[in-house]
Amino acid sequence: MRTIAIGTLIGLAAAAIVTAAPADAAEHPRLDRLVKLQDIRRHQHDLQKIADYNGGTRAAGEPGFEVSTQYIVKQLKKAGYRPKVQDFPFAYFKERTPAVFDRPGGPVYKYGTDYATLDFSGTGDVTATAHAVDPDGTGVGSGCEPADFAGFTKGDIALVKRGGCTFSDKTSNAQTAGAAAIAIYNDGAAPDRMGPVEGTAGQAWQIPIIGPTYQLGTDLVKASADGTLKLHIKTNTINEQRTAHNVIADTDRGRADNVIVMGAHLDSVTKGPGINDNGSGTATVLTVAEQISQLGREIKNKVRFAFWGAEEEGLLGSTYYVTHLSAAQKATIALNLNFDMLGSPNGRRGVYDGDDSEGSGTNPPAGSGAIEKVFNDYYGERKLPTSPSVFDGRSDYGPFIDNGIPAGGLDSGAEKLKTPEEATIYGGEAGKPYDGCYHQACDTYANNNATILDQLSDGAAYAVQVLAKSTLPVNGERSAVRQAAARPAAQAAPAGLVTR
Ligand code: DTR
Ligand code: ZN
Ligand code: ZN
Repeated sequence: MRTIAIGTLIGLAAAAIVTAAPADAAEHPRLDRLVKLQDIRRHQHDLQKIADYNGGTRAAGEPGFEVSTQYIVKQLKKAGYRPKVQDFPFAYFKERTPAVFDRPGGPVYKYGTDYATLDFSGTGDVTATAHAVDPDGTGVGSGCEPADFAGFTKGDIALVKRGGCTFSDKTSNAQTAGAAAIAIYNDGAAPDRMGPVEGTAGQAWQIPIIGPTYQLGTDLVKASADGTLKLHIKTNTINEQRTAHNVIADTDRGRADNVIVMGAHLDSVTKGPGINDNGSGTATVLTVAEQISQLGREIKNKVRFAFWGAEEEGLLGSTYYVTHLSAAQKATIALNLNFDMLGSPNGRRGVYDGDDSEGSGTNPPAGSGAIEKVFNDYYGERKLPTSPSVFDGRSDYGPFIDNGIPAGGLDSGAEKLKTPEEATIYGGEAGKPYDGCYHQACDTYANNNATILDQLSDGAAYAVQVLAKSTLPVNGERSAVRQAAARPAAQAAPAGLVTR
């Protein structure tokens, strides 16, 4: 009914909209109008301030995340909710001081330019002979097989090339072989595999793990050929268990056996304040939570607002939430809506490809295509084109679809490059990342495209309103306990973690 009303309005002359809108709005409040850009920007501004006064980051395990959590709790209470904070443990990693890398008596390499430190590197100060470990990657890949380390002298430094297996596999083999440190240099296999290797070794390790550039690594392998190359690697890191949190709040109204979970991750990466990723989604979900009571009895299905922690560490908060639901609780969840990166400066209107029309091969749960259509119908009415966004599980909807729960959402793009076709549709710059500040210190309040953010938050609000009224096209809106069949785990690295 609402869709017809919108369509009719758009079809009419502008004057008709002006006269028709107020009366219509009074009778039928529209969440896409109640959710205002100004309120979203205010919340983003508050999150920026929290980061500014807490070391420039809101990453899980950091004070900026704790204050962000308190902020959401306070805002939700002010809006009349009784939010719950769900704690969960996670493996925290931080580099205390930048790693040092040099050739004793020779060049001193530059941190961040010539090499990086991998996440979960151990602490150490090693000066030792360096040996190239199967640099040609015969078999699986350099350092991927224990046999690659046959004859490796304990206490020496392993020079390993990227590729063929995870950083974790390479480090495990090196540590087992007695290496005192490992340098995993880039493989030059693509333009984005030339610079320092930045990624995660998955779990805490004893030995230092650094990632030299392709050029430096290749030079060092040559220099090591006669067995006399000495290198110095020094790292100082923290590896410890810390606590992160999800914040969760339900509407009073609505069926508790057909719940819509609307979520966004609250945490940022360590490097920056994360105001597009994901202050934009956080502020949108919070603003929807603040306004939804205006819909009154139109809320037939309960809406659960979720602010996930430690998404950037590998979807940890949403995974913890979903895996700690009983089968009966899981069966009460109708669907998940996820909002991650809605304000990318060079962005586009991306709608999660729930019907897998692009064939990205994720086999989404039934109902995900219907959610995609809800969004696309909305933008269709507004004559705003959209693009299917790869439904690869790289955000907090991943654990939901892995458990057979349909999902959908919007995003304006991350580190990938805008295509010429997209530049024609959305403006902006082809060949440049959607968000040039993705996972960097410059992901600030200013790093948001207000137009895209406004439009995507409208779509988020609209979808919640429509689905809170009925989930019929998604799940038949049945209240019987559903069997949530577990699906095989997603292939993609969660949250875009670089693991290999
Ligand atoms: N999960 C995001 C980045 C990301 C990459 N691809 C998508 C697609 C849809 C939403 C988000 C993303 C991050 O937090 O880094
Ligand atoms: Zn991110
Ligand atoms: Zn994100």
